[in-house]
Order: sequence, then structure tokens, then C-alpha cells
Amino acid sequence: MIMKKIRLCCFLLCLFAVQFGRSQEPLLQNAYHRPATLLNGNWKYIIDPYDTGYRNHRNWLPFDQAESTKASAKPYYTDKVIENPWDRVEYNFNTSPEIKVPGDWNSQFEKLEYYEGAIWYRTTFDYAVKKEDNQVLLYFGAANYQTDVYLNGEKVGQHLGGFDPFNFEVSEKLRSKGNSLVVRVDNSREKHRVPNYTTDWWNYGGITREVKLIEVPKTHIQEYQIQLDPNNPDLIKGYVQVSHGAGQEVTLKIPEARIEESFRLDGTGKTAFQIAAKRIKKWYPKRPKLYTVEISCGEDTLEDAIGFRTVATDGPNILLNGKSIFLRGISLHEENPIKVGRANAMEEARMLFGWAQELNCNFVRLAHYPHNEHMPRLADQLGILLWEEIPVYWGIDYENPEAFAQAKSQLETLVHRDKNRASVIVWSVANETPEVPSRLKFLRDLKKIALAIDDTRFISAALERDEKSTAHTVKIPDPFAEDVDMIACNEYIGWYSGLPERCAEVTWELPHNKPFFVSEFGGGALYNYHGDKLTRWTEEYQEYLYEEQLKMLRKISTLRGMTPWILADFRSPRRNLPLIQDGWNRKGLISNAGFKKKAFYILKAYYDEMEKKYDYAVKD
Ligand code: GCB
Repeated sequence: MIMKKIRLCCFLLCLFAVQFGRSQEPLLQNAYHRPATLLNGNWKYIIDPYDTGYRNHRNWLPFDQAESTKASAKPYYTDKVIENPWDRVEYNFNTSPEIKVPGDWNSQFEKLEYYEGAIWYRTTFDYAVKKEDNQVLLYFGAANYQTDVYLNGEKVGQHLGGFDPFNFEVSEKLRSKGNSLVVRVDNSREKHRVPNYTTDWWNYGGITREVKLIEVPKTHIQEYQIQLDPNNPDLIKGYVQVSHGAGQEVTLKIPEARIEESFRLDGTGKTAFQIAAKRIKKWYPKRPKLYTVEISCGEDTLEDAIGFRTVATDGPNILLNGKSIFLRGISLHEENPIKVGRANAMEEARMLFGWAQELNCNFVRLAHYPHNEHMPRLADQLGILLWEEIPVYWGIDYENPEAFAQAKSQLETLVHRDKNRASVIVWSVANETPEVPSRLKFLRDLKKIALAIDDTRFISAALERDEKSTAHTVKIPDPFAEDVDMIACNEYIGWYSGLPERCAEVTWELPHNKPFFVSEFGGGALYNYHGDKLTRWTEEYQEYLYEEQLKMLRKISTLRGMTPWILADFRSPRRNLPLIQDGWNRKGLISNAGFKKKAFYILKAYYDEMEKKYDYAVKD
């Protein structure tokens, strides 16, 4: 009975934390271009598998929620210093070891390779506020999964979600000297989290992206959307929202196109506008033209680099700037297989996109969660179109409002963060989710959420086929197919279903008059392992599989692209076959040492051909 009550209590507190407990500020748009003080570097850390520094061991309540325990030295966030010989404090950040921020913990220390649970981080710093009524935001690019943030012993807020950025206002708690910033990160897999128990990727924990302080004037540009009007590409359309900006004037400049316009903000600090898109050259993969856009209001000025293009579907066609295109894509995880670990540096983004370009891709699927903001920004520069997604993956707890709240917040943040990136053309709300009654509403509600922020891109999801190994027809019976703009499907014929020759036996039945897209197919191969084409795990098997897949896919008249699985081998605790997998998913076209497997060249040859067929230039 007591246990039941405690569990109920924990659940309610948890729910409270999701609904109301985040003193999180709305995410600042384009934090990327704001001058900032980086807090990256070597932080102190304490591994806390029993939550000793977080919860009261008697009632399991977090110390930061139980009034009675506030004065105690136990919570690690108080960052207690041992002052007297008789002090009883059973932790000490000052004498604890150091860990790199940003960086996942698993790849930094062997003892943490498989660790799932909580780790405490601490850094100290001085900070001089530039102007008295400025706001200072503490910004995290991402931390996986639950992050509790404390500044100078006080709770700043909590964030749930492993791959999305968040920021808290810390102006009131900041000191000019000797700040103690303590961050608890917990990557436990839980039923109501998104994703939940099982993923086919490594559950890298920790502060995986940069941490910085951003100081903005009280009246500052909070968010904006600036792009071509999808219905009239002669117009630039958008809005600007200014925090504390009611009634003020906002100016928008695109100097290279000699555009300069001013608008009056309404009572909520917002203005919507339309400007003639004269002298604007369109963005497209062969010519990824970006313009410096400058927005200013009062003392605040912010620059962005924005490309202008339209994207639409017309029956089975995908139209970029009005011309039909084929998405020559590849899926990739945000992982550096050579270093091993979560990728977080710009050079790593360049390496991953560089490989995709060698394959002659014009499209990348950023699987299976929001990647670092520098990925879409670099894609904008390189002319790579993108599919972005949230980790609504396999078994999600659809009935649970908390799971929905977490999926919603991840999707909102992603769409909000990247809605000005020309490269991004697809918001995907799910990957291979099993059909259960509550799931359809869950996905439809997510679709509404994405569209409410940005209705100019495609909504999609990686759906499943119903192919039975004996049937000759492949269908996509998923009712969510009605709701998506692009029918995307993960198949794996020739790997999980039959041998590669099966591809020749099946016919696809696709009644939808929409673009068809294969979001995944592939098979595993260990680099430099050779044999005949029917010996699984050889490069020859994978090569044969790609040949047969492409023959099959060529026959589908509505096919407008694909992102085979996957660019490079990646770490997964589900892949345990000794001598072949050893903890790696081997479906990469590139090995974990960066070497290309035979199948790489099969796909590249096909993409070279598709490039010629669909190549186009826009008259500006
Ligand atoms: C899938 C999943 C992907 C897996 C892949 C595989 O369908 O979407 O995350 O890694 O299959 O290798 O089985």
C-alpha cells in the first residue's frame, strides 16, 4: 500500500514536472548566431547510479522538491565544500575527476561505456553582465535525457528530451564571481520517454552538445520565420516575434538584394509581413545561395543566413522551385564511427555530409532524432536537402499523456529551431511504429503540432509494409498514409524478408497519388569480409542486395527518392554477433574505419544516373 502511494506520488510529481515544472524559457531562435560565452570544457563529474545526491533514500522524493531536506548537505547540487575536519559531506566536486563537455560519457571512459543512469556535472565560472536589465540565458544544445540544472545551489529548471536544445533564464541567479553550475543528466530508458525502452542505437548519455550563456537586451528578437511564399514565389513571407517589443519598430534587411523594410509590432510584439522577392536568386542543391538577413529592433540586431526556395508535391512529383526532383538520399546517425561516440563537432558534420556527397546524394535523412543545429545549417551551405525527425520510434507509450507531452515538446522545438532552413523539406513524426488503436490519434496530433508552427514542408513518417514472405504483393496498409504528404516506407526485402532474389518476385501496390519514398532498405556487411553473394555479412551479399533492390525500385512509377540504411556502421547494443557485429550495426555503406564497401559504388552509380535524369537549373 505504502509502495503504491509512493509510486503514485512519484508519477504525479513527474507529470507536474512535465506540465508545469519547466521554468524553461521559450527557445531563442538562432542562438547559433548570438554572441555567447561558451561554458564548454572540462567539468567535474560524479557517477550517481543510486541517485544518492538527488533523492531522499527513504521516500525517493527528489531533494529539490522536498522542502524538509533543503537545508541538508546531501543534495549534490548544493556543491558543498568541506571546510572543517569534522564536516560530514560524502561527495566533493573539487576532488572528483573531469569529463569533457560537450561529449557523451560512454565514449570518454571505458567504465561508462554501457552506463545508464545519472551523472552529476559541475563547472565554475565568473560572469560580468554587460548591461543591467539584459537577460542572460543558459543554453544547452542537448543533453540526454532528463536534465536538472542548478545555479549557485538553486534549481534553474528541468528538461526532458535527449536531442533538442533548451534554455533557461538565469539573470537573477547569476553572480559576477564564482558561479557553481551543477547539472544532473539521467539517460535511463523509461516507458513514457521518447524513445522508450528499445532503440537500435547507442543510448549515449551526458551533455552531448555545447553549453553557453547568451546575453540579450530585454527587448530582443525571440523568433521569426522568413521564406518564400509557397503559393507565390515572388513574395517573401513571414513574421517576427519580439520579446517585450509591443508597439516598437522592427527592421528587416537583405542587403545583397537591396531589401530594407520596417514594420510596427502589435500589442503582443509580433508582426507578419510580405515583401517583394525582387533580385532573390533561388536556393537549390546545385546552387545553394544563402542571403544574409538582418533583423533589428531597439538595441537588438540579429543576422541569419537564409536560402529562398519553394517545395510542393504534385501527384507523385516533388517540386523544388516548381521543378520535379528525385531525392538521392542516405540515412545517417549523428555518430562518428571512427572516433566512436556521438558526433558534436563541425568537422564531424563535414565528414558525414562529405561522405554523402561522395555518394552523389542531394538528400539526407537525419535519423532518428533531432541532430545538432549545425547539421541543417551546413546542409544549407552544401545544398543538401533534409528529412528531420523525432524519436517516436518502435514501441511508444501512446496511451500515456506524458509520452505525448514529451514527443510534442521535441517536435515543437525541432520545427521551431529549423523552420528557416532551406535544406529542410520533411518533418517526420514517427519511425516504424506498431499499429495500435491509440497510435493514430497520437501521430495525427503530432502532425497538427508541426503544421501549426510551419505548414510549408512535408509531413511524413517511416511507415511499414505488410509484405508476408509468401505473398507477391507488397502494400502499405497503415492508415497514417492518408495523412502524409510523402509515402515513406522502411522495407528490407532481401534482408529481414527473404533473400535478395525476393526483390524480383514482388510487386508494389501503391494506390496513393503521392510521391513514394523508401526511407530504409539495406543489409549488413563486415568490411573486407568476402564470399559468395549468398553468404550473409559479406560485402558481396550487401552488394547483391543493393543491385536487386534497385532493380525492384526502378519499376515503381511513383518512386521519388530513397534513403537506404545507412551511411556508416554505427554502435548498437542490440548487435551482438561475435566477430561480425561486436556491438555494431553493420548496414553501413562505409565501415567504422571509414572504408567504403562494395555496395557504396552500386548506389553511387544509380545516383549518377538519376542525377542526369532529373538535373535542372532554375531561371532566377
Ligand atoms: C529499422 C530501424 C533502424 C534500424 C534498422 C536495422 O527499421 O528504423 O533504426 O537500425 O531497421 O538495422 O534493423
